[in-house]
Amino acid sequence: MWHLYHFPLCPFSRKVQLALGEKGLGYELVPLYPWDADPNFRQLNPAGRVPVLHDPTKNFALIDSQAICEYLDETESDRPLILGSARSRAEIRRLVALFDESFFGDITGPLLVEKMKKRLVLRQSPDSKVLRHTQRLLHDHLDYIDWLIDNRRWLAGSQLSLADFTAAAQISVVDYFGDIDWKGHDSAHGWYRVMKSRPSFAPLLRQKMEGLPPTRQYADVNA
Ligand SMILES: N[C@@H](CCC(=O)N[C@@H](CS)C(=O)NCC(=O)O)C(=O)O
Repeated sequence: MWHLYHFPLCPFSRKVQLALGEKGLGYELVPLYPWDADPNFRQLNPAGRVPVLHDPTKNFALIDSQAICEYLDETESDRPLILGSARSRAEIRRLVALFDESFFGDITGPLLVEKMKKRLVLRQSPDSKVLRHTQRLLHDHLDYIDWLIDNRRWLAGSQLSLADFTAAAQISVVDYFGDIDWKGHDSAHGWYRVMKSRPSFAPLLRQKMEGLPPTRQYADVNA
């Protein structure tokens, strides 16, 4: 069985969990916090980053969420996540990169520093200026999701794809912190509720970061 090195609020590990779940693949979670230097883990990934998907029986490790998802899609092709014509697949990859890079850089990354690292590791208060700025940027990203869902069935087009799971993985971390004001974003909210209701999402909604409980609406699929 695959071992997934992760920590509960890593959006990239969440994206891999969703891909594994959608493909019906079993996996065991191995928690690994970025601030705990673990020499054994460094042997698997010298960069020290999660997610890492490891097959201990074959001593084979996959690193980087996109490389992992592409590998799973190529080797478990029954339920494709990067699908359709070459043009459709390019659009899926564009949106995956947008959420992995821009959304993470604008919102999830700063929130993880302000609300997780400062609280659990640095024992500092969050910077309210940074939090206000992420709120403004979040509205811009939600506006874009509204636009996509108003014009398409799913984020990248007519079919559910890795773009939806990548975006939902990032948003789930923001939702864990209770930082989403959905007012004025009905389309994005409706789409996220549908994503949250998928069976592959259930394990994510149960995971908790020690010392940092989720807000009440987080695990409620109707919220
Ligand atoms: N592009 C990578 C990003 C992975 C990443 O940034 N992981 C973070 C946790 S969310 C990490 O392990 N950070 C620790 C570090 O950079 O030392 C992916 O998609 O897997």
